Amino acid sequence: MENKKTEQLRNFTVNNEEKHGLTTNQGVKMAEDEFSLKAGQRGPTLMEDFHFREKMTHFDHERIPERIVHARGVGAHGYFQLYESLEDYTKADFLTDPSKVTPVFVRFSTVQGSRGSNDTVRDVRGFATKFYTDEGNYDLVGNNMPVFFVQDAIKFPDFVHAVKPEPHNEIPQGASAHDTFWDFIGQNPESAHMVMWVMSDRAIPRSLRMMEGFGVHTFRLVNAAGRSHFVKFHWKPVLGVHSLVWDEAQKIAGKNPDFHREDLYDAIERGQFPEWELGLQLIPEEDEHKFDFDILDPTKLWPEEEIPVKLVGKMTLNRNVSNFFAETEQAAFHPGHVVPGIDFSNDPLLQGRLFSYTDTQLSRLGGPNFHQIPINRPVCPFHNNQRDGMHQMTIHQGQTSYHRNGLNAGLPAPVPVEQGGYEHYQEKIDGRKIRGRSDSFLDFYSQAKLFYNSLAPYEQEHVKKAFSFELGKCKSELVKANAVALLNHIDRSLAQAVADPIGAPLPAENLEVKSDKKSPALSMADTVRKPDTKSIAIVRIGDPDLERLADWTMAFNEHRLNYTIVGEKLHDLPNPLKVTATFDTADPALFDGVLLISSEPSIPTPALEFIEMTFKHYKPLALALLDNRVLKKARVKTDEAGVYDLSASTIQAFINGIAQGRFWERKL
Ligand code: HDE
Repeated sequence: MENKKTEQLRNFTVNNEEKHGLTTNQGVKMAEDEFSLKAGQRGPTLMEDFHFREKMTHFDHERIPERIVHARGVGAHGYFQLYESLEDYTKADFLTDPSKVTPVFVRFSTVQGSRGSNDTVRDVRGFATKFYTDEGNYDLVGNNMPVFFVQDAIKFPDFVHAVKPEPHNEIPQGASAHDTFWDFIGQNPESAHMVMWVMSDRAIPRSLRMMEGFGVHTFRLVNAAGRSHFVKFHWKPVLGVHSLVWDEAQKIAGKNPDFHREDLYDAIERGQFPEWELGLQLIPEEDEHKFDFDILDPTKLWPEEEIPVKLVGKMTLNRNVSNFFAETEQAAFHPGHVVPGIDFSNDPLLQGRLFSYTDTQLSRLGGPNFHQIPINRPVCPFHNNQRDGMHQMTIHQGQTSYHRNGLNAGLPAPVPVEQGGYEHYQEKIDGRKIRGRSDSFLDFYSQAKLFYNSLAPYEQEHVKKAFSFELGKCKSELVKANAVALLNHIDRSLAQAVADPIGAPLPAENLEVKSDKKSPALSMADTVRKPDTKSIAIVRIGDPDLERLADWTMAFNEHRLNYTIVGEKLHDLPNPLKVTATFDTADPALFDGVLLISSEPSIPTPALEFIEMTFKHYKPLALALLDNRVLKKARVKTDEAGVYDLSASTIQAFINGIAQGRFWERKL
């Protein structure tokens, strides 16, 4: 668990539990912290009350600006380790030495909402990783979707203005279901591919631990001999890729707005450490033009069946932050933080990002020394002639702060490339200065179609419903019509299915891309399915057979399944059979499956609602009842898929059902 980063962070920690007296920030012990200094017990407060002034001033300045996008997030520490050396592709030392354990800090985020918004909104998720390598910090600042809305960074402010809450009334929060977002999409057809992803189940992950990560842009790896490969980065979750259903996501938003944050925190506290494998797709430099898409276009993915993902290492998150503000909120990521052996491509979106991230930290973190904040400090030494500035924490010694100097023997001196100095890849460029877009970026629809074609029928159904929901919330007829016109370029049947419920016209001419090409990797249907770390509600009514219950909980433990016993009241039964949640505090939307055990002939309404909702959300249901006729009221049928009557089924069958996740074949 110990690594260079944890050791470094320890130097900055202060523990209030240690027996220190209360002091001011100047170290003066204070005898009183509840009453300000007044002229008489009922008189006015005095200006000379330095303690009051200091305390209040600090409080008045406790907040910093939230991130312009990705404001709501959650972070955790961990480590990365390589499977085998990648020296054929890169000289980055953390990617060539499999014995090296590289500390990491990861921050997950939503994009649209503010810091206090809900976790389970329909949105892209940020997936930003800081590798504290021995050669400096490397940040892989990605998302859980492999493409982006716009092709050129200069359009990013426009896109963000369109998706954020509308300027006149600041509505809606944490949602893209509004006119300006869909107006932007209709007017900017390059967003067609990305919007398909956002309307898919990828935008409502079950858990941050169960989503993929993508570097999005094409980057470059360069080996010691100077040979270059284009690369796309992937994170593949060991638990598979899983999603919520939309109705469930909306309910969770009310029942537990911190659902994802808590899920990550609890998993790490329980020792159920989330893991991802790092994957690389590689294209040798000379093959750049061999594809039917431009590899510099960030609205295109590289189909995994054509360019396989090579799994090269694993990341494990094993420690929660000890202070959210100091670590998660002050973490400053930047796609331009690279180390020797990793370089950029000319993707015009990436090029603009290289400017934006440092720039935004200057106002968010208050000046140019944010790299000195503990969470952002490299674990290797850093020296240069940059000096001063707001919040300078380092006392630089000596007389010189310039290069070249003679007075300090030329130090700190540039490091030759052979000794680890960073050298930009010497790509040959010859062109005119123009504002424009390459014709090779103009195919907006083929991959949108590829994505849609690749989905399972139930996933396609969800996409249709998502469009109908989002566009149904729009007020402008123009906006709706333009969005349907966009879909008409992708898939006629999709356009039709959306036009219908939202009352928008379907264009007369069918303009859909004619292709039935699929990329199975784009669907989540064939993902890894395990019961591990999922959560079950055991709803306990009356005085059921505790021995049976104890056996079941043991089986759950064996499969690393978490369970919560829900009852009408908090009962003081022996652990682990204690009722820890009631119908007031628990909700079926918060669990992956429900087991109902009852000793009573009738079941209270909240318990029936519990199983009805679980059934409606296609989740597994195990039943140990006196009389199954009570189920009629809950409209649950025991002969439907994923419903286990424990008088006939085993608990293992239910556990397999939990692994399976959802039973889409269920007739509701
Ligand atoms: Fe970001 N993005 N972005 N972005 N982005 C920010 O940086 C920006 C883009 C991503 O947990 C900001 O520190 C521009 C793509 C993540 O702290 C800002 C463009 C991808 C995070 C910024 C993009 C991302 C950010 C806001 C288009 C996936 C959260 C606060 C040219 C590959 C990092 C901040 C964290 C955050 C700019 C597009 C991912 C304003 C200009 C594409 C995960 O600098």
